[in-house]
Amino acid sequence: PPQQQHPVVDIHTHMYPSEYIDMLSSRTTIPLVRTFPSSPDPRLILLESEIPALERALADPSAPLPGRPLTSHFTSLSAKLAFMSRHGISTSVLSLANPWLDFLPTGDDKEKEEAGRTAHCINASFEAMCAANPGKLFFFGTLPVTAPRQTILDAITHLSELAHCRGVVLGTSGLTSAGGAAAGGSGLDDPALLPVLHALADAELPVFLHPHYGLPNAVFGPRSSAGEYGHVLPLALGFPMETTVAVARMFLAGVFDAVPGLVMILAHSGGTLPFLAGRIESCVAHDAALVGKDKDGKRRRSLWEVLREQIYLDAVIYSEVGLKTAAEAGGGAERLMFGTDHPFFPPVGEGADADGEWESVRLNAEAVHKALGDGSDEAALVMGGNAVRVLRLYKA
Ligand code: 5CU
Repeated sequence: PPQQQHPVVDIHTHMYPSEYIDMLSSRTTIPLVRTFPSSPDPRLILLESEIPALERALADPSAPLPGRPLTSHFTSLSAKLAFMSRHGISTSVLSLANPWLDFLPTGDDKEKEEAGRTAHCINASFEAMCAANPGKLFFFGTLPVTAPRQTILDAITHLSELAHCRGVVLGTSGLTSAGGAAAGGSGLDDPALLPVLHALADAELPVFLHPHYGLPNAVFGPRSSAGEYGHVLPLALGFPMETTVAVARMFLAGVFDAVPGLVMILAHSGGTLPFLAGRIESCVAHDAALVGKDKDGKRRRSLWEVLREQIYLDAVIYSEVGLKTAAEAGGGAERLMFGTDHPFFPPVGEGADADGEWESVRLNAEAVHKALGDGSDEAALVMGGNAVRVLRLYKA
């Protein structure tokens, strides 16, 4: 373990290994990497909301560039380590960034095998990076969600054998063997996913749940599609709503009761769940279709209980108000874990220095200290202690 008295652990920090970038560079539909004559860096185009800007840029070289610059911060281990050092982060729990392997084809047997092989190769890459930096790096593995269930279960077995794996990063699409995630997977409330969730619980691998699909572009209106509001609406609102809906569906389907050993860590402080859990509970209690339908006569656990028993939230919410709400929803600071979302949200604008201090990181760290008390035990737990305990960092 690091020698610091209070380690700072970043549990929300992404990377794209080179084999993943190679895959994106050979694609013509999102997610993709593309070079434009007017940009020194290739552009990384991930989200459905970025398609209109991509089409404009392809038609008109003077149009604003789509997506985001693919800088070394997305791909380079030395950039990750330098970022950690710049921000006083002692340990990072890396994860592949969205959309993980959701987009791999699922058609024939060869394609299905390909998904399993790709996951194996990416997970081995993360393990090698962590092994080369003992005590500094751990990772959440990636699952081949478009592959048949047995291939996913094999990937979980592989991950449970990797010394630095501490869970899996998962999107909200669920099993996607019927057409790919972009076409809409069956979601995390699909009973067919239960064996996968049981396997993760048995292997003591928590799920780091992260959004990617957001909400349909139409929700944000034509001015957003025209690029007038940048990425703000899909990222600030679409992402958190996606997480909220996914977990609410799991709750309504009884997934948490069916898999009581399942541990989830929700990105972006649980979307809007801490704020809306009361409303969800009230809607359940007042819905004639649900009242009195508790399974096997057992009392239904409330969403509040699930939040306090099976769910942790990251602290990537950028404000004291959001952080306090997240802490209260989970019954205290013990269920929150600091994160940065690096390499997303770098400094922008004139004079921006990606190798300097990132405001996005400062805001998240400040929120923890303001909400829980500068120098308090609670703040130390959120900044690192909880991750060390829950993810069994530094234990063989
Ligand atoms: O800026 C973005 O689009 C993103 C993203 O795609 N994934 C993420 O984790 N944060 C921000």
